[in-house]
Amino acid sequence: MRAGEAITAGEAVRRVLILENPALRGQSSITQSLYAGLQLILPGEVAPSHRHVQSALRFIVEGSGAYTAVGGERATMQPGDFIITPSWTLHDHGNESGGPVVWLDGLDIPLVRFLDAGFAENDTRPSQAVTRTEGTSLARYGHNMAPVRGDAPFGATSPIFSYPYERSREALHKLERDAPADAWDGVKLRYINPLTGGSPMPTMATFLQRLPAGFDGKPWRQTDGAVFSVVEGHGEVLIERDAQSQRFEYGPRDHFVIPSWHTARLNSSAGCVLFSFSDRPVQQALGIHREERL
Ligand code: 1HN
Repeated sequence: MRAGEAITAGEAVRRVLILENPALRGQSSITQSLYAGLQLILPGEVAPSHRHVQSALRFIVEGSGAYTAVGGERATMQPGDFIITPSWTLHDHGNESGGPVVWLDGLDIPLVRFLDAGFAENDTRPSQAVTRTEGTSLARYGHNMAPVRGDAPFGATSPIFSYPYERSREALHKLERDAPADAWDGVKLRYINPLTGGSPMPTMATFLQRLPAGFDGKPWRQTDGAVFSVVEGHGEVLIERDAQSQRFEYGPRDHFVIPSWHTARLNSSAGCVLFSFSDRPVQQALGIHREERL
């Protein structure tokens, strides 16, 4: 909120507090391959339209009623919604609501930097024209059906660019009631590109999981370091590697990372919902992803 007094979204282009990994100082990285930040947009502001090769995800943390526009369609934000900005797609954000809105930005910036494959350019206008009614993409691709003809509008990225929390949450709660929970993950689902069944973006996988009340998870480790955003509830994560061990208590709107090949376990006495993302699709494409459930 103090950044909101210091600079406008228009001046900043994107007003973001970078979540910097203290082991990777000055690199705008939260893991070796990923960037994370918290973006603020105040009522009446516009974050001007531009595009870049880096893929972005938005996970709405606080406030509601701001929008992001992609491909001429706006998606209005509610807490817990997962929204995609596909690679090289013009996007602008705006806030026509009465209050501030904050979301988690997840981008593949360090990965694209490593590959030396970055491009970016500004749009000629601050806001793109709205050419499609909100919800068109979800109607077309988000109901286990797909258009009979036509190409994927965003190439390798999902044609659904907003996955509303209401729907994902309902799925998790139904499964919590009616199906056995996994001993490591609780009830965990991955978001998909409905045209491929693969990850929503070629470089990042995203997940939503519910830990039932009283959950005491088994330990696991995986080579994709993962960034977590706590949506609802409280819990604890225990992270260990070699002789080092750290325990973090978390609650709503907290963020934490489980680094690559660190043993982690999750527990929650009250129950909670966690969003997470990682570079797993890249590692899987290269045939180097590794996971161990202990
Ligand atoms: C960017 O374009 C956004 O589009 C967010 O909202 C964070 C961090 C570095 C470079 C570009 C956005 C970014 C960014």
